Amino acid sequence: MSSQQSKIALVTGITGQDGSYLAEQLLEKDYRVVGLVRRSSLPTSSRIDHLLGDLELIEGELGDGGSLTRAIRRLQPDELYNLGAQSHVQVSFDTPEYTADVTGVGVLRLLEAVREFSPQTRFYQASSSELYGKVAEVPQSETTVFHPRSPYAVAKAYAYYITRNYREAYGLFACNGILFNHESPRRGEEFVTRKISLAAARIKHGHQQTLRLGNLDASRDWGFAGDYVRGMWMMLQAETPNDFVLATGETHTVREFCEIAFARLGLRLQWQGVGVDERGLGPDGSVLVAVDKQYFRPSEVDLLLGDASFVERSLGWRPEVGFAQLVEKMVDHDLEFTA
Ligand code: NAP
Ligand code: G4F
Repeated sequence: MSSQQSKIALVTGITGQDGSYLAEQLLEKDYRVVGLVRRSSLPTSSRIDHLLGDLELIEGELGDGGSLTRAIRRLQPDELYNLGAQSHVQVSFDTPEYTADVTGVGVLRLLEAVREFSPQTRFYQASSSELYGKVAEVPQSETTVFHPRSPYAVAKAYAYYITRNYREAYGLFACNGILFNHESPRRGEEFVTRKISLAAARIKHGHQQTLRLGNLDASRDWGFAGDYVRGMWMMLQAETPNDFVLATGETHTVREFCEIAFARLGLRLQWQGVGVDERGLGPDGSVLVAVDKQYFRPSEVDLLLGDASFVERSLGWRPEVGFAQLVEKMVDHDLEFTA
């Protein structure tokens, strides 16, 4: 396909974990990929540096409607993937108003620009399993009632409903992907999986001694980000717009994630309070995992487990990377990354 015939995809959040995998997959499909990036005093492009020759980047900010409108009006994208957000749950308790504006109202700004200037654009909204919060049923599917438990999740609830509303009210092709947690070696370092894989690697190299975590019993349905961005694209190729859950159908605790990560490097774990010496180390040099209240949230989501049977039936999506494989992929990467 020549570049003139290529479909145009506009991606917000392209510098993030999902944005980088999605950009790779869209480029492989011969899309013209344009990423919306916000100004920063230092470069934020480390996840997409290897793609910079093939991508176009334009400046924009989800808190600034004018910048979004100008981008959409000029580009008239075939597909718009809204992955940009203040995406950290704990941070949202400290910055609730900012999170509401960027993660919630930012979506309205995009949809208004699409409605007004590019109504043919197919729109993907990065919705989240955090919507289920204090879960009404197990597993959670497209029909499970929401009970958000953080300012982040409440902002995502607004974003979910405004996306549905613009589909129903104005006939836009707008989809919510309700994605359960997905991780990778490109995951932000402040999320628990990457914090653990990095700590395991640093401890193996002797650069760190202990690991301090919050709620070890929290349980998540963790998949691989590369599988999940494939699902985003599939949603926008469907005949009709809809909302879809992407999940693996397995749930594991933070504790289990640690066990697999440390075992991968031949490190023995010692949980806090059991046989710890005065240096905070376990017997025979085993590695201490300590519980630190600063990582607890004012209201927690205890258990997430997704039912992705609808997307499998309707679009044929299935995850390919399993839980243990995901943990090992992250740890193997970080062992080299921290060497
Ligand atoms: P991420 O790594 O935190 O990336 C977030 C992206 O949003 C970054 O590119 C960031 O840019 C950009 N951004 C933040 N604030 C912005 C603003 N005010 N204006 C414009 N861009 C802004 O997130 P992710 O894990 O890739 O997740 C992608 C999306 O899926 C997010 O909306 C997240 O809430 C949602 N989600 C994620 C998961 C998951 O498990 N990963 C599950 C469900 C839903 P900078 O590089 O400049 O910071
Ligand atoms: O890795 P987390 O910070 O991810 P969380 O809160 O599940 O949110 C992620 O997934 C959502 C999808 O469900 C996305 F919408 C959202 O954008 C983000 O990508 O925490 C996972 C669990 C929590 O229960 C947390 O309390 O791990 C627990 N945890 C225990 N110790 C910790 C820690 N979380 C972090 N970040 N740091 C800790 O030390």
